[in-house]
Amino acid sequence: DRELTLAAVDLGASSGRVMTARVGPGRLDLAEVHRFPNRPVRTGGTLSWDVLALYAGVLDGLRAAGREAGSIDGIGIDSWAVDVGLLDADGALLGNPVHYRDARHATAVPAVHAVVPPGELYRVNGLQHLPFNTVFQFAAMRGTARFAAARQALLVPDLLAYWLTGARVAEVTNASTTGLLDATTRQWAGGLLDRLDLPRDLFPALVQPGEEIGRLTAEARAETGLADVPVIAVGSHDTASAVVGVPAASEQFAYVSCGTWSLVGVELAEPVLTEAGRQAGFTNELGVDGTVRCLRNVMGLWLLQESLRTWSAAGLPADLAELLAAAARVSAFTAVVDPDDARFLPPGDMPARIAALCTETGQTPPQSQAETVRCILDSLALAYRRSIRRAAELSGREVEVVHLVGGGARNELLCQLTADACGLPVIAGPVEAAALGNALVQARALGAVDGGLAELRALLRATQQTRTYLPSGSAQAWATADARVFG
Ligand code: LFR
Repeated sequence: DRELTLAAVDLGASSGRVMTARVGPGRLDLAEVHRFPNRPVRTGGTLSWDVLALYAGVLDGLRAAGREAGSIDGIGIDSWAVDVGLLDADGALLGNPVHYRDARHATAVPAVHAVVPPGELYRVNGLQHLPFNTVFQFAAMRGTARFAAARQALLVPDLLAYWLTGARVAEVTNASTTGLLDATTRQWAGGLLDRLDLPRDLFPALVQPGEEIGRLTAEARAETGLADVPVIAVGSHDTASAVVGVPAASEQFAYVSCGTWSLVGVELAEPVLTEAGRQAGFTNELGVDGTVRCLRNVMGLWLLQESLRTWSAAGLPADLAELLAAAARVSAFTAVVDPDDARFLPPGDMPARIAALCTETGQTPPQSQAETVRCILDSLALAYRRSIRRAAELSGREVEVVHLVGGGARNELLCQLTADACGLPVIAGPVEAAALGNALVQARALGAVDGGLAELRALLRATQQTRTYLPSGSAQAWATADARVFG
């Protein structure tokens, strides 16, 4: 039995983090060593990720990790999904990866559906229709000089791993978010690629979580001060790592991975590729250890984050803790909206968009900031209720408890409302589920712990703090609101 120190790189939509985890039998300690902003940039009408700044943040973080821990035994990287960097014939990056919230992707949806109708696409890739899925991004890029020069496409964590190691791979959990992977065979969907006229060699060979991607190049060693450390493939889709990081005690659980997005669903052994699943907007993303993440993307805390940004720019109070306290005092269901309305996707004035949707649906719009916050939280809890019930129906999985992980686990009002709305206990935490899942998969690959997801989760339960919220209040009120919003 040996203990290892692992660096977990976890990149979110608004910040990146490098954490170190000390892992061994009975031990799992996580510490944040570096945090840096992730600031998308708009140029020439396109919203892009500043991926070199992110890579610089990763290098700084790895250097800090090595300095604080003495030595590092492994590195794993996870980030948001779907977005790709294109490499030219020399392996150089062709411009910045475009942000999934850029407006261009949606315009390409009809072109893809004209070649592969939505029902057929779903039976192969099993993905919720989101206009930014990589398959649509490629259609939007077609005809650009950048696309013409592209020889390979790397998802963001794979791109960073390439710069660290020189190896080009496609980690499978994140590859499953592109829309170009077959959810049943867990291989690139060659037939789809051909029909969509996407060269097969744009897509590197798949690797599984736990495989070594490569070792730090001389350049990366010089930049970080680290030794010949292996970069291990983890669930490189942050949601895949977060689901590993759910401290579930049995299979009868649903999860809400709650950050900028809320990913709400169940963990299964097989995808649900039914027409009912498609109609309900369910995705079948691939998870660690051959699992399937049958979930829905709910718009998530983005609504709150963008509201705070809007208020702060207007010189209004924007202290989250104070607004949440005020929202807790507002009466429930002053107004409720479908948080997944497409108009909420792009950056912008969320309070105004929410008010407009309330008016359209015959409700009095929130009259204060506190009412707006309450409307957002009630609406999210309602969407979680709806999604968990649908996930259970579609999959036949019984759900006895909801695990809420990620930053949202700090939001007590949201956790309680979720318990109330679902009529189920909510176990909140860990906040850093993605980094923990990332570290655990590395630790197992390098021999510090063993077992399947159940054993990894037992270690989480033994070492991580959680808080339980029991359902309270009127179940009928939520049922009524559900019927009103989702009909
Ligand atoms: C969460 C997440 C979601 C994905 C969205 C966009 O961070 O990875 O799972 O749908 O970001 O990539």
